[in-house]
Amino acid sequence: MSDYTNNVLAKVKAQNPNEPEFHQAVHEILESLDVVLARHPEYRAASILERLVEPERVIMFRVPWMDDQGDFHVNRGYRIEMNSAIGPYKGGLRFHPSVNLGILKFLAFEQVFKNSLTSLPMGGGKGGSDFDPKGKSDNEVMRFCQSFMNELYRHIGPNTDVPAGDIGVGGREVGFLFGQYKRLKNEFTGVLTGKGINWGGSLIRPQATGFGATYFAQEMLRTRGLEIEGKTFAVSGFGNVAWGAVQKITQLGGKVVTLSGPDGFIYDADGVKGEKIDYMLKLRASANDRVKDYADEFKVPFYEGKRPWGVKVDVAMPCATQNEIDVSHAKELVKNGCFCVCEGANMPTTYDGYKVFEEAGILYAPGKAANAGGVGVSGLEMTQNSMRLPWLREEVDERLQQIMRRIHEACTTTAEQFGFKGNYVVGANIAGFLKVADAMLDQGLV
Ligand code: NDP
Ligand code: 2IT
Repeated sequence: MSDYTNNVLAKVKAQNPNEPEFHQAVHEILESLDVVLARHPEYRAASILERLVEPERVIMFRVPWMDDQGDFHVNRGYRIEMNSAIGPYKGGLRFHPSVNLGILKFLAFEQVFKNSLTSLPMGGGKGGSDFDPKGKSDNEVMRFCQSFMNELYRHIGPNTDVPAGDIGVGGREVGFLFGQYKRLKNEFTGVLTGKGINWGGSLIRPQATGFGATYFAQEMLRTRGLEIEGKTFAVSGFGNVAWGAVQKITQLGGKVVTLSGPDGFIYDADGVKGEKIDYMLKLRASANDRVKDYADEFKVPFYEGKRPWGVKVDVAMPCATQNEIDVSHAKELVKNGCFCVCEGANMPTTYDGYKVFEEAGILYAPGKAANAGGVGVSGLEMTQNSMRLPWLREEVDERLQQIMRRIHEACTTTAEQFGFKGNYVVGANIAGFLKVADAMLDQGLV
C-alpha cells in the first residue's frame, strides 16, 4: 500500500477502535485503489477516500420489547447510512447476537461497492440488532420488529433508505416491519424489499442471492472452458443464501456435498438434492440452528464443530457468515484441488485466507461481486413497486442473469485495464469505486 492509503487506513483504525471487521473491509478495498489514485489524482485532491470511510449517518437506538411471559427486554438497534452518491441507501437488516457497530459498518461499506456493481441506482446501508431470534415465538418476533420500526420509520422511505433482509431477517420479519411502517406512516410504499409476493414482493427475491452467486460461478468457470455440470461443491450455511445456491447448482448439474451450521457440517456423498433441499427450509424454520438434524434424517456423516473446507471439491461456496474461511482452511482447499471459490456470504474469507487464493492463482470472487444478485433483485423489486407492475418469474430471472454477467464482465475488464488480469477482488473494488467516486465528484462537497 502507498503511504497515502496506509495513512487513511491508520486513521480509520485509530478513530474506530474495536471494529476489526470494518478495518478488514477497508484494508482490502484501499489496497486495490492505489493503482487508481496514481492514474486519477482528482480523487485524492477531493479526499474521496476519507469521505468514503466515514458513514454519512449512523443511527443507534433502544429497542424495548416484551416476551410472552410479560418480562421486558432491551436490545440495541442500528442503521448505518453509508453512502447515497448513486441512489437511496440500500442494504439488509441483520438480527443476530453477534451484531455490533463494527460488523454493521463493514457490511454497509461493502454494500456501497456491491450496489454500485449491480448497475442499479442504489446507495449503501446496513442495519440490524443484537436481538437473537433463536427460540423466540412468532409473537415475540413481531413485538420486537414493531418496536424496532417504531424508531427506524422516521429515518427510512422509498426514496431515502430501503432496508431488506440478511442473517436472521427473512420474509416473516420483513412482513412485521412493513406492517408497522405502514401503520405509522399511513402509506403503502416500497420502503422494504424482500416483501411477500401478495403485497409488493418480487418473484425470485428469496432465491436471488444463491441463484446469482451460482450464475457468477458459472461465468468464472467458463473463463477456463468449464461448466457447473459434473463439478462437486462445498457449500457452508443452510440459510437463505445456501438454499438458493444449492437449488441452482443442482439444477445446472453440479453436486453439493456439504452444508454447515454453527454445530458442524454434514457430508452427503450423493449430493443435496430433491426433498433434501426442501428439508433445508424446515431446518431453518425450526430456528434450532442445527445442521446435525440433516445427518440424522438422511443418515449421512456429521462432523461436529468443524467447517466443510477440508473436503475434496472442485468449487467452494461459503454462504454462512464473515471470516468462516481462515488461512488454514484456504490452504486445505487449495491443497485438495479446489480451483474456484465463489462467496455467497459477505467477507467469508479472512484477509490472509484471501491472499492464499490469490497466490495460488485459483478463481476467487469476493462477496461484493458474487452475492450482488440478492440486492440486485431487491433493486428490481423497487422498480416493480415504482411502476406498480409485477414482472413474471422469467423476466426477473433473465434480468438477474444479465446483472451477474455484467458484474462478471466489469470485474474482469477492469482488473485487466489496471494490470491485474484475472484478479476479481481488484476488479470488483475498482469498478465499484469508480462509479461512486465520480458521482461524489459530480455532486460537489457532499
Ligand atoms: P440466514 O439467517 O438465512 O442464514 C445464516 C446461517 O449462517 C445460519 O445458519 C446461521 O446460524 C449461520 N451463522 C450466522 N452467523 C454465524 C456465526 N457468527 N457463526 C456461525 N454461523 C453463523 O442468512 P442468509 O442466508 O441471508 O445470510 C448468509 C450470508 O449471506 C451472510 O453473510 C449475509 O450477509 C450474506 N448475504 C445475504 C443476502 C440475502 O439476500 N439474504 C444477500 C447477500 C449476502 P446462526 O444464526 O446459529 O449463527
Ligand atoms: O448483503 C446483502 O446484499 C443483503 N443482505 C441484501 C440487501 C438488500 O437490500 O437486498
